[in-house]
Amino acid sequence: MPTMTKEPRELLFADKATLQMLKRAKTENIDTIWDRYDAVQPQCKFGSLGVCCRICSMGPCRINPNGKEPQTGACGANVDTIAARSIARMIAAGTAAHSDHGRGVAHTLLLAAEKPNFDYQIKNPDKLKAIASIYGVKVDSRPINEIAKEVAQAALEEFGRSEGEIRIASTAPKARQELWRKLGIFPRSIDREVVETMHRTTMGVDADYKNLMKQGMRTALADGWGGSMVATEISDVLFGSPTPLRSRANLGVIEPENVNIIVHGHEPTLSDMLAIVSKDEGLIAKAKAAGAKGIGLAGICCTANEILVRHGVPLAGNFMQQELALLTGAIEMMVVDVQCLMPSVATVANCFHTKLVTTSSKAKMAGVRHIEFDEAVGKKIAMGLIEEAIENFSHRQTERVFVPKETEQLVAGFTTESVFHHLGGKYRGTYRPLNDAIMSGRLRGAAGVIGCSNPRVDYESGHIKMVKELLKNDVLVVSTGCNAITCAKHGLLRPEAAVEFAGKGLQEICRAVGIPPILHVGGCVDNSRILRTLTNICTEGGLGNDLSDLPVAGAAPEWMSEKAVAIGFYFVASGVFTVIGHPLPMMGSANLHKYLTDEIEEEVGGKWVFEPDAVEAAHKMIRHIDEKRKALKLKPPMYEQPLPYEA
Ligand code: NFS
Ligand code: SF4
Repeated sequence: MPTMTKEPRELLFADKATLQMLKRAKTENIDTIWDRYDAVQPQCKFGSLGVCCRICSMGPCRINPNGKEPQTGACGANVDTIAARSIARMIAAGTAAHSDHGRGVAHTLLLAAEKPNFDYQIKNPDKLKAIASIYGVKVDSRPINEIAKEVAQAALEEFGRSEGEIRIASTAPKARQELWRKLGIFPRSIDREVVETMHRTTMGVDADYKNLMKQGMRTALADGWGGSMVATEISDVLFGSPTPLRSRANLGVIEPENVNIIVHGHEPTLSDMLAIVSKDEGLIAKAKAAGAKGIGLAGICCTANEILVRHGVPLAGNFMQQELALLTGAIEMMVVDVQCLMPSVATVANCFHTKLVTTSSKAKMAGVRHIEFDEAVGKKIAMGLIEEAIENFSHRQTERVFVPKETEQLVAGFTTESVFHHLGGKYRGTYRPLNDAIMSGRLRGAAGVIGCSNPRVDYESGHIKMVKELLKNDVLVVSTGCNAITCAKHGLLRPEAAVEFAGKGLQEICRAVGIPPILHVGGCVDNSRILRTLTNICTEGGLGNDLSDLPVAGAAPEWMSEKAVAIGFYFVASGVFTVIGHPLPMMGSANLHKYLTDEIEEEVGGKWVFEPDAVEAAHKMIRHIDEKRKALKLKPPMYEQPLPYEA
């Protein structure tokens, strides 16, 4: 039942395509995320503050947030324990999501190594060899499949090892690794940290909020320097390392004349195959025979980012646009894998001829067609899906088709290995030009701006305001996930955006190298590329020995997913100043708040900052960058603009 009773909120920053589709949703009387978000207001204050516990059946227990009784749950757990336990569980969930994705990719590599005629082949042997050296796998002149098999086994061991350390985390700066060991937060293995977090947060175990957060950090590190890193590295081996390429973004990439297929979710395995077979001449001929111009493939969320950066497949939209894509009435099929799938897509698809197909045993929807993906027959499944979409073309109700025209050009596909090599052609293979640019003050610093979009804020205002403010102040922005899609839709991933939005120093760099001022490095698991990039900056020299010395900051201005909590914690535990818009759900615990936003910095060099005003958040990041520059005794920024107000 549609719940919408009033006009949609005024969205001042939304792209035009989104606005048009929201109007269309209204005429079609179909609810979207914005309507349902309004319908759940006002939201539970206890939940927002993190003062509610329901982990055992003596509860749910709620702490009075105004200091009155009760101040403990039935078991005696106080608000600090309750809030810390629930944050730790968010970290575990986020880590599990990214890491399970990594495990799947590692498993595919193992199959590719073992089976000669497998549908997936090793596309990037050089990267395989680089990972082999991390794992101590001999390379010499061994056949590539033997190396791949041992690398895949070593990667899979990262999940289940009982003792020792996550080996790929040895790519972190030495000083950082020593600090983790000293603090007892070097992750042992991915599954072990997730399991231990679940154990410690069950009824009657860990009641010390700082000790809980220590384990939370260890779990998050198992994500960033473990599961996510495995996902990124092995995806590059199997599907090829991204290279900078041009493409387009926003709902206008959907061409009504085509048989249209939207892929949505996070994993690259099926979507990569779909990207390949959508070019199959036989299938294109079939689409033409069905009366279409061709086959149109486009993506939503991080699956979109995966096939954008490797195949140039256009971005239909980000998290908040998944229903809007279906509302065009021009989608023959939406194929989903895992994560960030709103169950509402089933309802919206049902309003049209669109076939929705779930493909992972981990993510089914009641009443929705399920075609289980199996890598062994990956190509056959992908072709079958496209054939079904072609058959569905004739069921389209042409009179109900409405596709907005809006698209933007973009350049994406940067990686740790490639990105800064662009900064000086003759210096290929070194970060020297980047370090020099920062040391000379031409670049004030760098920021990772990432993460979801969220109906809590004026759509995309958080992302757009923040990145523009950073660019203006000569801060180079590196982006992943839905932030990257947002930036793309707003034209910020075009090289020309440097001239329009960047300060003079950043402009000089972007012009000289021909890069956009915001570098799209992939999906959310590819935040591991940011960790590795920062490590390379440290190794290059001149900017300190550890990540916490660097003039950099991170932010997720519109975060919503538990995955963002895990990411935030691994950045903080890696020494990065990390800003989010809406606070973590723990503000009912003054002690935990003080720890996460202040005391934690003494321990790990990074900390959390909660700042809903995106411009002020950017200023906080810039002030932090300036402090780090001072500590490194660097020259002041070359084209420093004073910030309008001080903290
Ligand atoms: Ni990241 Fe990608 Fe988007 Fe948020 Fe969801 S798609 S993994 S979680 S919503 S950025
Ligand atoms: Fe209540 Fe304690 Fe049970 Fe939580 S663990 S529900 S605070 S009794």
